[in-house]
Amino acid sequence: MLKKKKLVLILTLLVFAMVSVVGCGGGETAEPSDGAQSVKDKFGGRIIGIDPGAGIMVASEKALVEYDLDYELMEGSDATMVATLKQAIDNNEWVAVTGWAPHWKFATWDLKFLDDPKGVYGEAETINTIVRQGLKEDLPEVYEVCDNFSWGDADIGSAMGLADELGDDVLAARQWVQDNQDLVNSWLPEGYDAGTLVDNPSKEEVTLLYVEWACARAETNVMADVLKNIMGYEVEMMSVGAAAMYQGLAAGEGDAFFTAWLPVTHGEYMNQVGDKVEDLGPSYEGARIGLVVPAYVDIDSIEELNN
Ligand code: PBE
Repeated sequence: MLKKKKLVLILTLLVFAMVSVVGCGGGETAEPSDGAQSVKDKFGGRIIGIDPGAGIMVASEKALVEYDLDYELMEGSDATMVATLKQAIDNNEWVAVTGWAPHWKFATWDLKFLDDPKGVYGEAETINTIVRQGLKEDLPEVYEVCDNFSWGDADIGSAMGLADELGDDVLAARQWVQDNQDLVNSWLPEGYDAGTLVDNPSKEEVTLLYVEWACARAETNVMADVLKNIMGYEVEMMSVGAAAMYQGLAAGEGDAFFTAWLPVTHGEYMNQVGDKVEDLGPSYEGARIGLVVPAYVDIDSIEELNN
């Protein structure tokens, strides 16, 4: 009995607390009508960012200066960014995120890039494969499959979609490789077949570096599956920050990574490591970064964020 009363009291207090919090929050920006709210107010004065090492965060800091935006760029991760995006869309609110394609979010929600008339975010880019110096001599087949790795929008899109749907990157990659044997066969060195699996991968260990970005997870897990289950190498996947990915590979602490966005997004990282790594060229063309909003947001350009 006493317990029940306590519970009722706690719940009542909680409701009171929530009402007053919401009340206060609304009070700051409450305007007589929706039309009177500034664009900045509608976005809560925030741009939802990701991990600070990402190239898109550096570009976004630059965008704040170039467009003279009085917004706060929030740090987080790919996962927290999409969680915030989802919540805003569920509530029909305005939200601006650091966004990029390829990414599964475009297949899930109706989104748009804001125009970037000053070109701060650059043009379309390629996603390149980078390997350590000496890989070609040490593990020629590994080098070859990394060099051959190449896919299009529908391929990486379905790989990311599966990972999101299954909630398990490893299972998703296995399934994707199983479903796309012709394409995978075009990457494999002589003597391998995408339909023939190795029971006990026991060749040399290959270390793949990646960052927790949806696209990087899909690329890396698919290549890990190919190296392990079809080619028989032991594979270690190391999740690191963007800077550590470049520096680690340059120092020989990994063998390859598949998520170099060039020439702009990772241009600076690439300059720093110079020829201490080997660039095997694009696996994907037409990648893009920028500021992304739900399609129902009625501005179209970064410049309008100031309105
Ligand atoms: N991204 C995804 C990365 C590269 C891949 C756009 C978030 C970045 O901004 O560095």
